[in-house]
Amino acid sequence: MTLSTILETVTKRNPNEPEFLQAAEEVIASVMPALERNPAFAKLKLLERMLEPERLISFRVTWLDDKGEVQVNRGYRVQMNSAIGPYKGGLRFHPSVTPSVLKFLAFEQIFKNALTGIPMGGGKGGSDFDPKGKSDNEVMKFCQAFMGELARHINHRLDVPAGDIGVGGREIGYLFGAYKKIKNEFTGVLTGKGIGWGGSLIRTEATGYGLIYFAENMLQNVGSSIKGKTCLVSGSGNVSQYAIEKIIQLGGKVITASDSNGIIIDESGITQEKLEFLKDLKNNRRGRIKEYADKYKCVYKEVDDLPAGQAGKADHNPLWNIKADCAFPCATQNEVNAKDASNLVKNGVKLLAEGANMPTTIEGINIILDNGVMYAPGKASNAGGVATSGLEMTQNFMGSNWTREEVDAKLVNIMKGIHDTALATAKEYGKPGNYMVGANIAGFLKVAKAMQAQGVV
Ligand code: NDP
Ligand code: 2IT
Repeated sequence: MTLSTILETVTKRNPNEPEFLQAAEEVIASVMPALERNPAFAKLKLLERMLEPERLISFRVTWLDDKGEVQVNRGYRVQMNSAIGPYKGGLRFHPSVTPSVLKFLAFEQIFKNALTGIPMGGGKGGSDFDPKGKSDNEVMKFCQAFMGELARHINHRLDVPAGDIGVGGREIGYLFGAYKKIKNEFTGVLTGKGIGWGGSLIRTEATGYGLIYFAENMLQNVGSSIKGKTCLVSGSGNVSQYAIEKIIQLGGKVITASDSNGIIIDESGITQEKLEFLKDLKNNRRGRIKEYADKYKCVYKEVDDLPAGQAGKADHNPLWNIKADCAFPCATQNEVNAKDASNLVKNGVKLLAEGANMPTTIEGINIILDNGVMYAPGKASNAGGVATSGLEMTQNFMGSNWTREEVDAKLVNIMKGIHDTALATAKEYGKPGNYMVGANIAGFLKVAKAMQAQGVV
């Protein structure tokens, strides 16, 4: 069994699934040396098994909008791998959601969750429903209809969903309420719940904070730190907001943010006060980022066809063509393509750490690595979110809560653990400093050992 035979099989079996194949290709290429060292894993076809979802549920979601018109959407849950724990992973509500997108996310989630050290399997779900422009009532109606079917397939010991793009505190609330009503039980079946009804402190901040803790570990490893660094951040949602906040707290300077309509460039730096405006704009008023540029009189560039890595007119994203030290893509997949990666290199960027899942194309990653830029793959650097979801599950099982300081301290430790594991594994496999290879192999080995022990199932 070679790299090309596995790739060929997975390509044949999943036609028209470019995002899934992209995620698969990266992992397959990285873990080949681990398969060579462990012939039993190859014989048991563990990688081939990981590439096939244990279960993929697709269902119709029918609901009535505010005008009384019938709306039809598609809902999904991909239960990818349960070797080391219950399926765990977010729900994404976005018009671009397809089985390919959810399978790539569920596949990445297997390895990410393994790296956290908390027993969680991999899953992902969502819908092509677009919450943008919908009233709170419509979002609630949709969430209730979606959970009407999903509730049959999940519970707190089997599969525990959470948020992702388009699914935040509001949606988790409506989904939780619907689940509780249907099942007549109060359990930790979802994470990202509100404080006071089963949620964990720091879960909201965890992905963004964890990303910057991870980057700080990378910088400290080479005798540097985020303090004084100029940073590019994309997106303006949950992950971006708390990445920006932690960079500010650690003494760095963030000069960009974006949404799907455009980017802001604030050379004077986003302060905590400006960030509070951005949070209110995005989380409460659900407005466009252009308002930030109007209020703070900074540069705004409209960007059609974002992200640049996806089929569109624009061949690059101007956000990645600005002089800076560090880059943190925190919006969506393939938002950093080969041209963007070349621009980052040209502008002297020294570190790229992914807050989003698979934001960099394979060509982009190669350019970044070939030019000696430190690179953190999302499955390592954005694992703080799901890790804190794991801590939320633990608190739910215990029936009590940790303080903000306790959860934050655990998050700091988990991110350091993932950093050190990825670095040590990369070295062990002859690729020192390559966090992508280290993270992929370390995650793979943990899941492979569990699957080997559990037999051919
Ligand atoms: P949010 O919905 O809170 O924010 C998403 C942000 O990205 C928004 O600014 C949005 O702009 C922008 N965006 C979304 N899709 C596109 C697109 N196709 N083109 C351009 N911009 C886009 O999501 P999150 O912050 O939770 O998620 C962001 C990324 O982080 C995703 O890749 C997600 O999978 C990943 N992630 C999230 C975790 C979490 O805990 N939430 C954990 C780990 C990873 P607009 O408002 O215009 O739509
Ligand atoms: O991509 C991710 O890791 C998430 N969206 C968070 C998943 C979770 O279960 O908290």
